[in-house]
Amino acid sequence: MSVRAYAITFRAPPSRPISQRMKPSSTQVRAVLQALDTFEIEVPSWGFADTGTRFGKYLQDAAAIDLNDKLADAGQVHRLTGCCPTVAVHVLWDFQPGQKPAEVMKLAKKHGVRIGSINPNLFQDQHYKYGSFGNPRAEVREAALRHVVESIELGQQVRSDLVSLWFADGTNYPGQGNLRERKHWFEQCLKAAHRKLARGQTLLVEYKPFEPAFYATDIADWGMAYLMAKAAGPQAKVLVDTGHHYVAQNIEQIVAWLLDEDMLGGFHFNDRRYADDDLTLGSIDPYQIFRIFHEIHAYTAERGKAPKIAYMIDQSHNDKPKIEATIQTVMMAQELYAKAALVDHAKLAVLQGRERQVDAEEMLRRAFFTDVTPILQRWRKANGLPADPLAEHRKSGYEKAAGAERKARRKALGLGAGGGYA
Ligand SMILES: [Mn+2]
Repeated sequence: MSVRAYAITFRAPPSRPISQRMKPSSTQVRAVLQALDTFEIEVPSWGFADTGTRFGKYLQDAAAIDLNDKLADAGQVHRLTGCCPTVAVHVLWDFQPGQKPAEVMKLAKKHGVRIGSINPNLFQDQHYKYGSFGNPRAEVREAALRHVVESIELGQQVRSDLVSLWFADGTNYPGQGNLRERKHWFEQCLKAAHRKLARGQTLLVEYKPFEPAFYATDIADWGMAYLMAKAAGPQAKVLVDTGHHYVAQNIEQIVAWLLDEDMLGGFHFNDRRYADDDLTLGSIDPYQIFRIFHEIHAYTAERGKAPKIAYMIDQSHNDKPKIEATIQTVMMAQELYAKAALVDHAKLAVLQGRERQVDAEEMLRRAFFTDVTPILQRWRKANGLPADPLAEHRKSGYEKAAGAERKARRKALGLGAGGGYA
């Protein structure tokens, strides 16, 4: 092609200034406000407690000691952000033996929150050394099933409709286990658990490629979780933990496929750089979370109705102040959800149909780079919330007061340094 011919076929893109291109229209503002109205995200009780790595724990004065502290901290987050009404609980870490569910509900209510997803613990007891639902010993599989059934019943008692299952099951060496037999044990146990669900309860099946098992994890990816959920029954869905993928995996495509199959039950949000790092959402790759939200908004626009998805946080705030880290996460989630709501899906479909790939991609990029802070502030003001929840938390003195009180209580209870790696 001659230079002259090239010049004729070239069409310059519209040359509006960037600031104008990035300014949301009134239709976009409405779409964002509407999206924010329906967005809720669940905080994990364990995000407020002292956690660490396998090498040890560093303690914080203001970290929650017991369930009351955790619910109080979650209450502080919800008071400031207005979108975290429920708290995920870990049965073994949060419930004292014989603790009455009604008391726990009352406690949550006192702090302005509700009990959310119930997370059974199928990895900490000694008998789970070689697995829970995949354990070669029938009595261990039965004990694991009993614990899951108790968790399902606990969910019914505290009026929570989500039971969230993550299995540490797997084998560390080739030849150690019969991979197909373990699959069958999983199917049997999941079916048995599903039979105990009440109407309205959902069983979430989470997957993770490796860790703690380093050879073969029993539910290692979304396809395996999908098959397991299908085998369990109609009330079982897949849970996508954003940190539970190999680095190059296209998570938003997994999300799109699960949505299309009506098998997406929920998310555990976090970010990572290397593996399952449990870092703050969006701290490493906010565009990843934006793309996930884009798929959900696109699906909603197409179907005219938002899918029922449980948005949850699963992070360990090992060295950040816990409540600050949680508020930061929630604000980031809202911001990315809002940005993704800027995309005009009808227009995008036209561009896709005309194979205008650069323009289609630009729609996503522009939405991602648009500053939605003024819209978020407007939404917060309309809902009687502080414009900047993190600044408001810092001003409140909550952390300092909790630190002083909990430090003294820890001393009185004789709670010393946390457990180490060995
Ligand atoms: Mn998780």
